[in-house]
Amino acid sequence: MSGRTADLFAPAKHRETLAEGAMILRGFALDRETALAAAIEQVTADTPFRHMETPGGHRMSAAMTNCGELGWTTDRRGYRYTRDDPETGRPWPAMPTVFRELATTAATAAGYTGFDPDACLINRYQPGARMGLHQDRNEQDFDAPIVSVSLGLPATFLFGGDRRADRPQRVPLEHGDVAVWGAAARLRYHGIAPLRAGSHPFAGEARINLTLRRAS
Ligand code: MD3
Ligand code: FE
Repeated sequence: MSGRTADLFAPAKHRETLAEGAMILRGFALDRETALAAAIEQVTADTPFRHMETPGGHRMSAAMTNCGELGWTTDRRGYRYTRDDPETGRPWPAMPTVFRELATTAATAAGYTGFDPDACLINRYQPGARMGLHQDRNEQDFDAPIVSVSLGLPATFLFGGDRRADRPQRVPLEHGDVAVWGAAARLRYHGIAPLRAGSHPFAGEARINLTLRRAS
């Protein structure tokens, strides 16, 4: 079949609903790989990956940096968004167009119109790195979704519930997968299981995750 009607009613082939408000768009970023790689190079040349410290004094095993008007950071004083990179003292680099465009297109495909991200946290996991179960609560309003882009080595995403004690679902995330987390899923606990060793043509022995957010 062809034509508008068939397209409208055809299920998007890569769209998986994980829970109310949470969707995975498998392979959604694959046609933008080259531009994404260049943009990550450009951002991280300006503001390198670093291991931040939690308020409790632990070094995060994932290395992080940011782009956009606001960047997420943590140190002994707490978790927060800042306009300047505390390492360089300069503003975080601008959000590359390919990041913004990918995020708004994915949000729209998942049913969230008008997503206007002002922050992008970039996480780099090397083998053994993980992220414990947590909620993303440092943003001003929880009406906007968060869009995440998985690149490089595969990972096991831990999708918990509304309480920390809820047993998480294990969801595989692969290179090119884009996920959209909003509405009832926005405040669910989540994390990443320790990354298994391996190598991937996109990022070598690492997984890179972008999370695009509306922080203000
Ligand atoms: C579900 N990052 O940076 S992305 C984070 O793969 C973070 O680096 C993980 O959790 C990573 O805060 C997971 C997927 C994700 C991001 C935000 C969410 C899932 C989410 C917010 C609410 C619910
Ligand atoms: Fe998170």
